Amino acid sequence: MFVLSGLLILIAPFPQSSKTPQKRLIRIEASSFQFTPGQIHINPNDEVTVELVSMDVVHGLSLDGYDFELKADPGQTVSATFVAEKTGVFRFRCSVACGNLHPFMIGKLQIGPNQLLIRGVALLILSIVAVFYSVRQIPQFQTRLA
Ligand SMILES: [Cu+2]
Repeated sequence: MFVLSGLLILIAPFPQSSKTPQKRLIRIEASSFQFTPGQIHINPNDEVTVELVSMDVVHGLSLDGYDFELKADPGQTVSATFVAEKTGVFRFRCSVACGNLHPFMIGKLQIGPNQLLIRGVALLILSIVAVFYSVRQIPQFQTRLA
Protein backbone atom coordinates (compact mmCIF):
# COMPACT_ATOMS: atom_id res chain seq x y z
CA MET A 1 0.00 0.00 0.00
CA PHE A 2 2.74 2.46 0.98
CA VAL A 3 4.95 1.30 -1.87
CA LEU A 4 2.11 1.98 -4.24
CA SER A 5 1.47 5.50 -2.98
CA GLY A 6 5.22 6.13 -3.06
CA LEU A 7 5.31 5.19 -6.72
CA LEU A 8 2.33 7.40 -7.35
CA ILE A 9 4.12 10.39 -5.83
CA LEU A 10 7.11 9.76 -8.10
CA ILE A 11 5.28 9.39 -11.38
CA ALA A 12 2.10 11.41 -10.97
CA PRO A 13 1.95 14.23 -13.50
CA PHE A 14 1.74 17.66 -11.97
CA PRO A 15 -1.47 19.58 -12.55
CA GLN A 16 -0.93 22.35 -15.04
CA SER A 17 -0.21 25.64 -13.36
CA SER A 18 -3.33 27.73 -13.08
CA LYS A 19 -1.32 30.94 -13.09
CA THR A 20 -2.10 33.07 -16.10
CA PRO A 21 0.95 33.79 -18.24
CA GLN A 22 2.48 37.20 -17.74
CA LYS A 23 4.74 39.49 -19.66
CA ARG A 24 7.98 39.84 -17.79
CA LEU A 25 11.02 42.01 -18.14
CA ILE A 26 14.12 40.51 -16.59
CA ARG A 27 17.30 42.51 -16.44
CA ILE A 28 20.44 40.42 -16.11
CA GLU A 29 23.79 42.03 -15.46
CA ALA A 30 26.75 40.12 -16.82
CA SER A 31 30.17 40.70 -15.33
CA SER A 32 33.28 38.53 -15.14
CA PHE A 33 32.34 35.90 -14.17
CA GLN A 34 28.75 35.91 -13.07
CA PHE A 35 25.18 36.77 -13.94
CA THR A 36 23.14 38.93 -11.56
CA PRO A 37 20.61 37.61 -10.72
CA GLY A 38 21.98 34.11 -11.11
CA GLN A 39 18.69 32.40 -10.26
CA ILE A 40 15.40 33.26 -11.89
CA HIS A 41 12.00 31.73 -11.32
CA ILE A 42 9.14 32.26 -13.78
CA ASN A 43 5.82 30.60 -14.60
CA PRO A 44 5.12 28.41 -17.63
CA ASN A 45 4.13 30.28 -20.79
CA ASP A 46 5.32 33.63 -19.48
CA GLU A 47 6.46 35.96 -22.22
CA VAL A 48 9.91 36.87 -21.06
CA THR A 49 11.98 39.76 -22.31
CA VAL A 50 15.57 39.40 -21.18
CA GLU A 51 17.69 42.51 -21.00
CA LEU A 52 21.33 41.58 -20.92
CA VAL A 53 23.68 44.29 -19.70
CA SER A 54 27.40 43.84 -19.96
CA MET A 55 29.21 45.50 -17.06
CA ASP A 56 32.77 44.97 -18.28
CA VAL A 57 33.83 42.89 -21.29
CA VAL A 58 31.81 41.23 -24.04
CA HIS A 59 29.43 38.61 -22.61
CA GLY A 60 26.78 36.39 -24.07
CA LEU A 61 23.80 34.55 -22.71
CA SER A 62 22.52 31.32 -24.19
CA LEU A 63 19.69 29.38 -22.64
CA ASP A 64 19.79 25.57 -22.55
CA GLY A 65 16.73 23.87 -24.02
CA TYR A 66 15.63 27.00 -25.84
CA ASP A 67 16.77 28.59 -29.04
CA PHE A 68 17.70 31.78 -27.25
CA GLU A 69 20.95 33.71 -27.37
CA LEU A 70 22.11 37.24 -26.67
CA LYS A 71 25.44 38.98 -26.96
CA ALA A 72 26.27 42.31 -25.35
CA ASP A 73 29.30 44.52 -25.96
CA PRO A 74 30.90 46.31 -22.99
CA GLY A 75 28.42 48.73 -21.40
CA GLN A 76 25.76 47.78 -23.89
CA THR A 77 22.23 46.50 -23.25
CA VAL A 78 20.63 44.04 -25.64
CA SER A 79 17.26 42.38 -25.32
CA ALA A 80 15.18 39.61 -26.84
CA THR A 81 11.93 37.89 -26.00
CA PHE A 82 10.89 34.26 -25.72
CA VAL A 83 7.88 32.33 -24.46
CA ALA A 84 8.58 29.83 -21.67
CA GLU A 85 6.86 26.85 -23.27
CA LYS A 86 8.98 24.16 -21.62
CA THR A 87 8.87 23.64 -17.88
CA GLY A 88 11.78 22.52 -15.76
CA VAL A 89 15.16 23.85 -14.73
CA PHE A 90 17.36 25.28 -17.46
CA ARG A 91 20.87 26.65 -17.27
CA PHE A 92 21.88 29.81 -18.99
CA ARG A 93 25.51 30.32 -19.70
CA CYS A 94 27.88 32.86 -21.14
CA SER A 95 28.42 32.18 -24.83
CA VAL A 96 31.46 34.40 -25.37
CA ALA A 97 34.91 33.35 -24.15
CA CYS A 98 35.34 36.19 -21.64
CA GLY A 99 38.23 34.97 -19.48
CA ASN A 100 39.64 32.03 -17.57
CA LEU A 101 36.55 31.48 -15.41
CA HIS A 102 34.21 31.78 -18.39
CA PRO A 103 33.08 28.10 -18.23
CA PHE A 104 31.73 28.74 -14.73
CA MET A 105 29.60 31.69 -15.73
CA ILE A 106 26.29 29.89 -15.38
CA GLY A 107 22.84 30.85 -14.08
CA LYS A 108 19.66 28.91 -13.39
CA LEU A 109 16.21 29.51 -14.80
CA GLN A 110 13.35 27.63 -13.20
CA ILE A 111 10.11 27.47 -15.14
CA GLY A 112 7.16 26.23 -13.09
CA PRO A 113 7.14 24.67 -9.62
CA ASN A 114 10.13 22.87 -8.14
CA GLN A 115 8.85 19.34 -8.78
CA LEU A 116 11.83 17.53 -7.24
CA LEU A 117 11.39 19.36 -3.95
CA ILE A 118 7.62 18.78 -3.81
CA ARG A 119 8.01 15.06 -4.59
CA GLY A 120 10.82 14.74 -2.04
CA VAL A 121 8.77 16.32 0.75
CA ALA A 122 5.76 14.13 -0.13
CA LEU A 123 7.93 10.99 0.01
CA LEU A 124 9.36 12.02 3.37
CA ILE A 125 5.90 12.49 4.87
CA LEU A 126 4.79 9.14 3.44
CA SER A 127 7.77 7.28 4.92
CA ILE A 128 7.15 8.82 8.37
CA VAL A 129 3.53 7.64 8.20
CA ALA A 130 4.71 4.20 7.01
CA VAL A 131 7.16 3.82 9.94
CA PHE A 132 4.50 4.88 12.43
CA TYR A 133 2.02 2.47 10.89
CA SER A 134 4.39 -0.52 10.89
CA VAL A 135 5.37 0.08 14.53
CA ARG A 136 1.71 -0.16 15.47
CA GLN A 137 1.47 -3.49 13.61
CA ILE A 138 4.03 -5.22 15.88
CA PRO A 139 2.08 -7.16 18.60
CA GLN A 140 4.20 -6.18 21.64
CA PHE A 141 3.82 -2.51 20.73
CA GLN A 142 0.11 -2.97 20.36
CA THR A 143 -0.28 -4.31 23.91
CA ARG A 144 1.90 -1.50 25.21
CA LEU A 145 -0.02 1.14 23.33
CA ALA A 146 -3.39 -0.34 24.25
CU1 LIG B 1 32.09 34.23 -21.02
